[in-house]
Amino acid sequence: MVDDIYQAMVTSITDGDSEAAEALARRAIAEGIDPLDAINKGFVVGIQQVGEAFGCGQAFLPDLVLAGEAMKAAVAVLDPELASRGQQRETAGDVVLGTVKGDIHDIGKMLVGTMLSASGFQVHDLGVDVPPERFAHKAREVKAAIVGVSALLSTTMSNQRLVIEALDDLGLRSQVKVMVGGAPVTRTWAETIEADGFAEDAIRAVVEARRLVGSNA
Ligand code: B1M
Repeated sequence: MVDDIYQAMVTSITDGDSEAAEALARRAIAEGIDPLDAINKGFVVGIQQVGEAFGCGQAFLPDLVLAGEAMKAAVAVLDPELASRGQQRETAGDVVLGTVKGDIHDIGKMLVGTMLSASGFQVHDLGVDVPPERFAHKAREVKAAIVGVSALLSTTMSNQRLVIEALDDLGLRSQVKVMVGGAPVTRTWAETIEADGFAEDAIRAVVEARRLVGSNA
């Protein structure tokens, strides 16, 4: 039966049906389904299908927009549930998080932020289309341990390098770890731009962030 709910979640996203997605997210909580499973086995499968269809010309921008909105509606319901599962503990460190300049994808970054918060990090989410200098100034303001930079487009991932340069310009590079991620981003790319960390998904982002601050929290 759980599989039926996951399938309905997939369909709610491929149909771009925000109301259905939100209702299914509420149902998942009511039925005790792990919110992370709801995201990964249900909604994310749907958004990946839409992305693939878009990539091969079988879906169009309005489909992408509607699917993105449905995904956000579901994540907004599951977000507090995810966060509340994180145990209260001392702050593991401040993380400045954002999507690079020129890029407005924010669903994956939001999930990374939620998982980091739930794991004890203090997250300062700057949103999307964030200029490199803004990352750097915020990092200085909050004495960030980590700057997390998301990019979803192969045309914007090079802006991750500009964030590192902006930190360098403020003389902060040696004090702050930089973690990069996003669909086109690979470990090789992270190494090329001399980022300190890379994660493929929100769960691995927590493991990586802990490694970067040298914490087993
Ligand atoms: Co866009 N889009 N999009 N899009 N979109 C992609 C990324 C694309 C792969 C679709 C495709 O062609 N198959 C393609 C990029 C191709 C490329 O460059 N390689 C694409 C394109 C081309 C575009 C436009 C250019 C389309 C156009 O206008 N012609 C345009 C660009 C706008 C811009 O940014 N300037 C555009 C617009 C949009 C919408 C606004 C309509 C919408 C975004 C809505 C929103 O975010 N609020 C959208 C969507 C929904 C997608 C897809 C379908 C889904 C993205 C998503 O939310 N995935 C996407 C296809 C796909 O990815 N399969 C696509 C779910 C999310 C949970 O995964 O974001 O990968 P993801 O995040 C993961 C990991 O990557 C990782 O953890 C997350 C959670 O597990 N991660 C990190 C992410 N950030 C991290 C940071 C970390 C660590 C890990 O550390 C800091």
